[in-house]
Amino acid sequence: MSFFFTTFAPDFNLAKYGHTNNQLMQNIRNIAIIAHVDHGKTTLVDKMLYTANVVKAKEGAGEGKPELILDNNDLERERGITILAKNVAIEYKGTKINIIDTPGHADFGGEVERVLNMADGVLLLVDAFEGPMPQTRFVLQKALELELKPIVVINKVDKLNCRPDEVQEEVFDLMCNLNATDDQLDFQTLYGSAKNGWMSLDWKKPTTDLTDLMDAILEYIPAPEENLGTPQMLITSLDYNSYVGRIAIGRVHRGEFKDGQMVTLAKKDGTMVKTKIKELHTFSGMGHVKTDVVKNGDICAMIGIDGFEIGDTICDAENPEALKPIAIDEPTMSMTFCINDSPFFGQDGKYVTSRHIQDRLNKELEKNLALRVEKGTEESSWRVYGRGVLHLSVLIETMRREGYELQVGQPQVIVKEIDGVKCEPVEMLTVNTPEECSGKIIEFVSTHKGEMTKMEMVNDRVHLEFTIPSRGIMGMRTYVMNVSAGEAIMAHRFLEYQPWKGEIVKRNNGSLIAMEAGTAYAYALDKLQDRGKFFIDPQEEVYAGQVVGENAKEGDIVINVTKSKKLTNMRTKSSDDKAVLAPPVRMSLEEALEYIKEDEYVEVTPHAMRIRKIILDELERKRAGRV
Ligand SMILES: Nc1nc2c(ncn2[C@@H]2O[C@H](COP(=O)(O)OP(=O)(O)OP(=O)(O)O)[C@@H](O)[C@H]2O)c(=O)[nH]1
Ligand SMILES: [Mg+2]
Repeated sequence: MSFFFTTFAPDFNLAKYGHTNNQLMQNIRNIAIIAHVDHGKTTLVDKMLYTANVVKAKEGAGEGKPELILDNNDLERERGITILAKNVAIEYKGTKINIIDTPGHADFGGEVERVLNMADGVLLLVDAFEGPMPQTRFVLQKALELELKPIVVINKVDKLNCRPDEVQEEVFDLMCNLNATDDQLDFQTLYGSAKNGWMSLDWKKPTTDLTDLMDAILEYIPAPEENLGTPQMLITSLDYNSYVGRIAIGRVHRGEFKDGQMVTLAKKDGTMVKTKIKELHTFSGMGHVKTDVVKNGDICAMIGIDGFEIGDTICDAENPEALKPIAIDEPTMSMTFCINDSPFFGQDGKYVTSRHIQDRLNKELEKNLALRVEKGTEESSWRVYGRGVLHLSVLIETMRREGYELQVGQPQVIVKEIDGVKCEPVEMLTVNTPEECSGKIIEFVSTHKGEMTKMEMVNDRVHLEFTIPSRGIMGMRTYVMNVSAGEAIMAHRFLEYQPWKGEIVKRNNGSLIAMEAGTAYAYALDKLQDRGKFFIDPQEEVYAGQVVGENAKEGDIVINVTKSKKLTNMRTKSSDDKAVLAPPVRMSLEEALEYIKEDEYVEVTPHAMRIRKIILDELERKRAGRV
């Protein structure tokens, strides 16, 4: 719920929701939906919203790839992933159910951990084919530690070759492994298909709706305990609105808050600031309702609290008592951002100066909790720290859409010294792949300093588990997808810091570098095809020092792609005029960031993405000894 103004979405408007909710005590359930990425959380929450008549079925998109109404910012829609946790609330059989949809990607794991503080129970979704994955383990562990009651939902039972009973057992074993209490182990399991809108106690007996699931929530998830006394709320999340500024979100832990009340903001560092609640909101459907009072057990959004941070407590004005603060994730990775100084700078973007980028990063820091920014060593450069390549690439992508130009350097993991030993982040990696490509994948991992911890045959597929330094994983997804023709499923997440594993050769292949500025010609590209793979199309403008392709061999080479065919009267018998070129490799921003070498940048503008050598001039590059 941090960096975009979307929680209040899609049509949140303070005036529109101006009516007052006076209901004082109501039956409440607070649940968070947790799972590995893509296991179907948002699809399920969407269906719950339909069930509760919050949205009409026609508002969702039709067949094929349904657009999720909850994944409502552009990037979420395009990538089909949830980036921000979101609160919604529905009424079912006279009970208000506050639902928190969480992102499943490991980069956003810290956000999940935080928002779990608002829940009494979790719906743990597991894909009936894939089974528990690294992120399932992580989020489940956090939920169990917080003593939350789980309900397990084995989702996607409509998939061919799914194995719901086996997966259910795997989840049970995982819970035992994670030291779940007897009460937690005594969980209810539902089976179904979020996509097709049904859940059932028995997957062989499909139902037509979510009744079994909704009833299970009322029955098994405990209602919040009543906590009387002076008011307390731990700020777990924030939202941002350009009219009212930052909005504090959390669960009222004790007592009650009233609209207009004076309160104390108890900050993590021990300082106390008196302030006044300007407006109180609770969640309703996909928006908020303004309310006069919020009692303990409910989740609320407060407007008017200045200068708060996540983990601060809002409490009684006269007798302030802080709650135990929650930690914000430390960054694990950093990248250099700098102004675009390529020969093509300013051709495309509206915001290109150092000042523009500085202001934009400052603005981002207001909302993006896991982000840190330091001034870089070079003029007009910044060291930007985040939770992973996806976390930072979402920011870069958002900036380019807003009209910014910038350049970004190779992602660097954050190395720490622990007891005098240089240590680096190590991840747990699982790959589930058809048998025939397992050898190549194991070899890749071992050359990248990984170690295999498990290998298991499941039908005609192999399930592999490894530990591997974060450095070693960069660029691996592209490789795995290539060797398995898209059949492998790969996932990883941070495990722990371990002693530095030594040098890793990133990619052997060198870069093909443009010799001079100009238009790339099909004729030239055709002649150079045996040199490697190109990243550009004919007729694209290039500049000297731009990386226009990947060398089939080691080492960088400078090539002339702008050479056109000499005009002659003679027709050669070859097919020179109609060069048949392999289509260029087009990388996504994340792929490019994971691909580049230390002496390269990704240049990002609203409509273009190029890879370039940091030092454009060939002679200077040689002098710097980096060719
Ligand atoms: N076959 C099948 N596909 C499903 C089902 N539920 C969800 N999906 C698909 O799985 C993909 C991921 O669904 P999401 O709901 O976005 O998954 P998510 O868990 O919210 O993903 P993140 O928020 O990115 O972690 C989408 O393409 C869905 O259409 C299901 O029951 N059966
Ligand atoms: Mg989602």
